[in-house]
Amino acid sequence: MSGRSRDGPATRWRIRDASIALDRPVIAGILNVTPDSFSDGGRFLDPGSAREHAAAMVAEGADLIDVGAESTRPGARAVPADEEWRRLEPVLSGVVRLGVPVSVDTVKREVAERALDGGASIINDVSGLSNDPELATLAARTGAGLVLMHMRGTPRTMQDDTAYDDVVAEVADALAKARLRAFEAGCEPDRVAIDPGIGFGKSLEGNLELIARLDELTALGAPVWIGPSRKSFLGALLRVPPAERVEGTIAACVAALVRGARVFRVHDIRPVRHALDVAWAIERAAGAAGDAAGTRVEEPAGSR
Ligand code: HH2
Repeated sequence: MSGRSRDGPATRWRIRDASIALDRPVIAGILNVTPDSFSDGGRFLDPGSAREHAAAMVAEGADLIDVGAESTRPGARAVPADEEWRRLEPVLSGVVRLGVPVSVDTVKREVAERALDGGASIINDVSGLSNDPELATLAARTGAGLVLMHMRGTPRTMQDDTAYDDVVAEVADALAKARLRAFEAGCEPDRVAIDPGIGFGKSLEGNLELIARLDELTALGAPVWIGPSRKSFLGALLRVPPAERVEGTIAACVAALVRGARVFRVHDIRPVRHALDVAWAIERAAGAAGDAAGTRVEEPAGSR
């Protein structure tokens, strides 16, 4: 089974022994157990407050929790695997016990493997297999869901060069190649999602174009993740700090939804949940209206 509907975006995403239906917007709540993340660094280092925050996100409508222990903000230095795991370990079991799927935001096989052993079911690799190709072997062996995100270079270098001839074509090409590498390592196609990597080595215009032409990524047939939440392209447009970018985040998520994105990695769950649920209801009504119009055209003349 490909998990792809006949003409449109993927309809389900398999993650270990479960699957996530993509016939509605799926929200991945962000849990950063880092001292230095760009918008919430240092707030959830303590396991109690991390679990409490994750529980609150689930109560507000998050479908899964994406937990990360290494900041990928522009210029961030890599964290050794041991240090990353030392931050994650005390938090993970409490989050897994919430009963929603947990994804681990890491580029390192050792960290991903320990997190999967601890109950995570998705690997979110912001390097798209560039940092550690063995992540694909691990995903294949465990059946974990795998998110391949596009980034140029590393967080330390990614904003040094944000010029592309055609940003969408280059990102689509890189993600298609990363997917193939995952398949070659034994991953099943309906377990591998893709993400354009908003804010990772892209200019303001590049980020906007990636959202505007997201349907070109959806056309690859994989579930599409997107993470515009509170990012600096919104700050550049609105001139407000990260905590005041929720309306901008919503606009970006809705624009991405109508172009085929199905998983939204965000900080502000309730407002994004409400906005996406309403936008989705309208999309479905538009689809139903289109179908009804099609049926009417096919009615034989004089049938009434
Ligand atoms: N963005 C961030 C981290 N992980 N994963 C995916 N798949 N897509 C994204 O867009 C993405 C991601 C960066 O955001 P955040 O976690 O809020 O900040 P930081 O990297 O500073 O921890």
